[in-house]
Amino acid sequence: MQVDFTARELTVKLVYYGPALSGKTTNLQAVHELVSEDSKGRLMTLETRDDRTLFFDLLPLTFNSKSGLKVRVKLFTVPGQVIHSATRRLVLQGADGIAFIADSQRSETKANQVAFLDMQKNLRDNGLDPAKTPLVIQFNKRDLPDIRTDVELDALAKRGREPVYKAVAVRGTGVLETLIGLLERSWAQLETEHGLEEKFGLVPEEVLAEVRRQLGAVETEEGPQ
Ligand SMILES: Nc1nc2c(ncn2[C@@H]2O[C@H](COP(=O)(O)OP(=O)(O)OP(=O)(O)O)[C@@H](O)[C@H]2O)c(=O)[nH]1
Ligand SMILES: [Mg+2]
Repeated sequence: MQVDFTARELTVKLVYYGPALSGKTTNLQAVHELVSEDSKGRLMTLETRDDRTLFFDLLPLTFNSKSGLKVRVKLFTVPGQVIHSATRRLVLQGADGIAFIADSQRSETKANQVAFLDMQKNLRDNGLDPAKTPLVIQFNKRDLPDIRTDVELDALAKRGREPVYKAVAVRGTGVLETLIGLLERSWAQLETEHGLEEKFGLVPEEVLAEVRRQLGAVETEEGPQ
């Protein structure tokens, strides 16, 4: 998190992490499509000709708050290909929260695990504690055949501490839910660490309600799995 007193801005950094081709860039593209004009900046992507992220993608979002402070949320993706490990570590620096985008296909189970361990190592190498870093998990590509079943994912979600979301990022399904869940977790941690309510008058519930409103998310009873 960074605070710029002159510009009256607070910036939060969220990183989409995961194995190659799991749909990290697609998540950012879907957020960019779904979010209203006044909340979003330009989506910057740097890809090779075959759509593989070379360095990172960045989508800046801006939210107003009652306190008058602007809340800027920068969404980053890492490049999933194994060779880009050093870049992933760099992008993770100073992350306030992570959305781990897993690929639901059975054939990708091992790749998910490898990427998860890689993420934990890169966090530690950056001096961040994996146990304290806000994390949500998204199982993407729910539209494909040979995927891990809902029952399996629900069992997995029960065993773990992190909320698990199901998504079809190419259709935009589950994308905003994942982002909002990530923001809720990350904000809770920032509040604990920095006391944003006391320092800046940023009341967590108010900030998150404004975020949900600006993201056009309809309040539903359905939470994460
Ligand atoms: N069927 C299906 N395809 C998807 C879904 N989400 C993403 N894809 C496709 O999967 C491929 C990879 O998506 P990307 O978003 O580029 O994956 P990435 O995680 O950014 O990959 P790297 O940048 O290499 O790490 C693309 O062809 C997407 O269209 C989904 O929900 N369903
Ligand atoms: Mg990508």
